[in-house]
Amino acid sequence: MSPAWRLTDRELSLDRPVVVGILNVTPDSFSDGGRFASPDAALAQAERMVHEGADVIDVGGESTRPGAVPVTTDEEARRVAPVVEAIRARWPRVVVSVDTVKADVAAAALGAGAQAVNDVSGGRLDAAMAPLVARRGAGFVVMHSRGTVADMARYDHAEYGDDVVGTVVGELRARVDAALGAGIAAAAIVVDPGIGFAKRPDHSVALLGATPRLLSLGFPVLIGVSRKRFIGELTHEPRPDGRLHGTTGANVAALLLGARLFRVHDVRAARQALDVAWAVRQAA
Ligand code: HH2
Repeated sequence: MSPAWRLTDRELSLDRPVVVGILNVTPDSFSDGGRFASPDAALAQAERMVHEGADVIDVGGESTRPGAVPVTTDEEARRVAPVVEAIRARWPRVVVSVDTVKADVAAAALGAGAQAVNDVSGGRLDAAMAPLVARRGAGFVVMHSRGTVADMARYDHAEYGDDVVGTVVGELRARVDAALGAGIAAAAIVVDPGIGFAKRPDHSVALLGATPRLLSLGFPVLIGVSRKRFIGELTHEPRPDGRLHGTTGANVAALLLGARLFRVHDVRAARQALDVAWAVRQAA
């Protein structure tokens, strides 16, 4: 049987690379803040990503960028729920996930039709998150991070001794165990090393290289490298939107090491690169 990701209403096949398109309905995200903050602009961007081959649209209403203004639960839910509902109504075949650490926001999005929750704290910041996901039978992305939303994308907590991979795998395992303990089905869980979250560039590269060790946890691996700072450092490219080719390189490398889901801003490029790399890998 081929691997699949269990969601509220279906299983998403993982027998080819899954492209997760980023839809930030925020005024201040690090690379696209403000561009899709109005519902019309958000839906136009969703349409573009659907046509470019996204399997999943990940809707987020709060930025984790250092210095981003904290958002109340009501405001975040007000940003994401109508967009989730509109995407589900227009493109029923596309899967929608909600990118939030707040159970009440996740509940609003699931009520609007979202089929998965992408929690950058892996359930760490809200004790009500995992029980909610379990009750609703939603998919759950368990990402590794440290600290709060305000500081998780900085280096304040980026101390790992001499074993960043072992430490992150151990901390991820604890989050997965908590999710399973809350009643979330193993088939609903996807893990993510949290590239750039309390990680310096060398940590991010080490974790991408260690994708096989992440897979040893027993769950599909999602990675989010799109336009991130480690790519800027490796390529001397200060502008996030100048990092497409570096993003493609990181995604293809991670695919060949076993990652299956790829969270990206630039769907067309990811779809094309990953499909071709996958075909070659299958032929090897
Ligand atoms: N990265 C970001 C946000 N959510 N979720 C997962 N699972 N993995 C990631 O690597 C990840 C994520 C940060 O990127 P972005 O959404 O573009 O920016 P912002 O947090 O400023 O909205």
